[in-house]
Amino acid sequence: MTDSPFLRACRREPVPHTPVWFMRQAGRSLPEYRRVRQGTGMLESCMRPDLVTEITLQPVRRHGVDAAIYFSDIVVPLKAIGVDLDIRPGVGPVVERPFRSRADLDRLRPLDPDDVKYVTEAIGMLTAELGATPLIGFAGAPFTLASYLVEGGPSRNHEHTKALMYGDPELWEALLDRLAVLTAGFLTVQIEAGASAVQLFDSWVGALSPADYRDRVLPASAKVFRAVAQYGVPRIHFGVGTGELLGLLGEAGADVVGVDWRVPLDEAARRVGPGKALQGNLDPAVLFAPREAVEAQAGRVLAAAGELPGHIFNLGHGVLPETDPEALTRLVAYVHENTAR
Ligand code: 1CP
Repeated sequence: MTDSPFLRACRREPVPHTPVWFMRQAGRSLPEYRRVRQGTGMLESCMRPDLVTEITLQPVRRHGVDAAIYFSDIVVPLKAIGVDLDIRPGVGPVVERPFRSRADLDRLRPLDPDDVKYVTEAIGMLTAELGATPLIGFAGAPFTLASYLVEGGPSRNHEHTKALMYGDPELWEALLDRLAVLTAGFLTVQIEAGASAVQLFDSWVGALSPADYRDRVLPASAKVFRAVAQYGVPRIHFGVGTGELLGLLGEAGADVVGVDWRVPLDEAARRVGPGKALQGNLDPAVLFAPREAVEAQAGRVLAAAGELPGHIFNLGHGVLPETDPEALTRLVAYVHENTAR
């Protein structure tokens, strides 16, 4: 397993072919996912080891991807420590009482592994089934979690979040620090249960300028990466719209930097600097085009990656719900065939 193409690429070692997996590969685009999820809420599904195992394995079986990603959601650890939230169909995470004042800090305590026994159990079942295919654990980064907590749900402009960040920097720092501890705890549980890599999703951090990211957010994300460094598993860092932040995303402590589709990988490599692997970066909307167009665009991604040591092929963000699963299967085969060494 430590010799799998995915883990080798994370370590920037030579690979037999470029490894591929897709953010949000487990879930919405698969009919077999919709079938097993029928009648079970999203959060409830995340707490059922049998369902988590089945849903995590589905894309591995169907597409032949080089890694599995643990089926869960970034708000699961918040729910596990008692934050009153739900994941609403067609909306996303909704927090009953948004975080707005210092008194709200009391609602954010560290995670106790016993809060998420279902995660340990599911990962045990998964690693037994996955054999040589690595399992990626994940968590939401402090900024992106803070956005859901402070806004109370999905947000385009993150206005309440930014109002808190600029208006009460001390409370902001305390909030991000608590979220860093929670996130580090959640990743630790996954690694100790058997995850072979972890990804920190800071999906919405592209909303910040480099200076604000560096001063007001990076320290909390860096704390998460430091907390799991001792395990030696590759740490991936990803956000959307982060062209101007790529160097800082690497500096926060990741081994692999995820890149969205807006910056070609050769340019991303310059911005991230030496010593890091890169993950990405086909525009997920390209998958709606005819096969030849998908392959032409995937070919451009591979050409931009060139002979970089350490490229993990992925989309520039998650699989869109209406994506034809067959297009994903064909894409995996295309990348494997066109990078065979
Ligand atoms: O009922 C359903 O099917 C709900 C849809 C859904 C699914 C399948 C949600 C609600 N979460 C998930 C699973 C999920 N979430 C995974 C599964 C593993 C995989 O990748 O296959 C992962 C990694 C996440 C992580 C996640 N949740 C992120 C970070 C990744 C990203 O896409 O940027 C974010 C921002 C969330 C919040 C969230 N959860 C669900 C939705 C619809 C959203 C986004 C809402 C918004 O637009 O703000």
